[in-house]
Amino acid sequence: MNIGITCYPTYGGSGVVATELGKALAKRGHKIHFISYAMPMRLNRYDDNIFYHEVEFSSYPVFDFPLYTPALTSKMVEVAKSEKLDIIHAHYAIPHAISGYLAKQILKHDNVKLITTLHGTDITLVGLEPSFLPVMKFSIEESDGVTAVSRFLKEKTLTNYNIQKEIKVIPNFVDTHEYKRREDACRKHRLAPNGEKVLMHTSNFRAVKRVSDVIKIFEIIQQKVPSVLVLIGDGPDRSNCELVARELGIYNSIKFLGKQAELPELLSCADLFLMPSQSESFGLSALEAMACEVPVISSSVGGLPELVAHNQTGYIAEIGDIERMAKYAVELLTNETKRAQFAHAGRKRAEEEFNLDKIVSEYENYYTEVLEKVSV
Ligand code: GMT
Repeated sequence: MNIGITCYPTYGGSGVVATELGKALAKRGHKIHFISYAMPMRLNRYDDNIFYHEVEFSSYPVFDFPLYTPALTSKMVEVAKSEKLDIIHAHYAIPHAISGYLAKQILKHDNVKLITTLHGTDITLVGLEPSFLPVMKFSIEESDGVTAVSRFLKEKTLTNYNIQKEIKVIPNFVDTHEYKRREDACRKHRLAPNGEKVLMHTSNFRAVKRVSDVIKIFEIIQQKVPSVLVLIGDGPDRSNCELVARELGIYNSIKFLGKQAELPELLSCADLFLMPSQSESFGLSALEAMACEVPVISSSVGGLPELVAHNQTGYIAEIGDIERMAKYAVELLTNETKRAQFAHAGRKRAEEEFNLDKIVSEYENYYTEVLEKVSV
């Protein structure tokens, strides 16, 4: 198949899923055309079946803001025609599904199909704003196929937007050959010079991630267990988090690493992964940690209970229940037998339920199903 993929090329989970999906589909012989305003962050090596089409948009002085949606639409139309696309796969509905719908209307006789994958904040946050809601509902209903990354997000979409359409749940995935524990590669002594336990968190440091909770949980843990906290990623909440760490007097026990490329090596140093999000439709970072044999302690929101098996691969607690999350963490950090059991169970779950081959096949089968649907 010839597939156009549009996503945010940035650090967030939706762009990672879209890019890794495209790379895997290319390996299976499909022609993959990424269409975005910048090269997707993880598109890092040449492949005969992968092509990148950059969306150019001029900012004419009359406009107070760049008009990305029409520019993206035009590029989608251009690529669909020149590359005879079978599918346009829009990852994150705003504004990608809107551009996809407009492109379909312009391409009317080319019979290209639009598939929209809902990732989270497009539904639970941004899409609910009055300025987006009607367009969100319309572009979902007009897509030829819609997937969501968790049962939670599917239900949220059906109820929040009063959608009658069938939505296919296809969860996030991880390459368990790339994301696996490599004790030798991690050089743990650099992060924990005195043999401390290593706690870790990865995110784009937006308020929804509650990274300050991670720091407050760590503050309780480090009173009971010699430990260090490694924070990976960057974003609008980072400065506030550094302030919280200084105010709690634990700044020197925390490493703010910023954005990092070699995640598997770093995750291989971790003894525990914390994800206390306010909202999380799946939790790709937690899955990546599990694949590297790191138990996860998370909040009980969104799709996280579909990923973290409570008291098997980690623990789940209410949003903001810092004391309980810290208690769970100390329990695991002071019982290596139990922690190792959780770690192995998490790896097994990643391999069995969320491995790349299994989930990419689900997307591939869904593409075929949508293409075979008779256009009414
Ligand atoms: O996690 C983020 O804030 C980035 C966001 C995105 O849209 O890039 O991630 C969403 O998509 C990921 C991939 O499907 C999911 O694993 C994340 O749970 C989801 N984020 C939220 O729902 C907050």
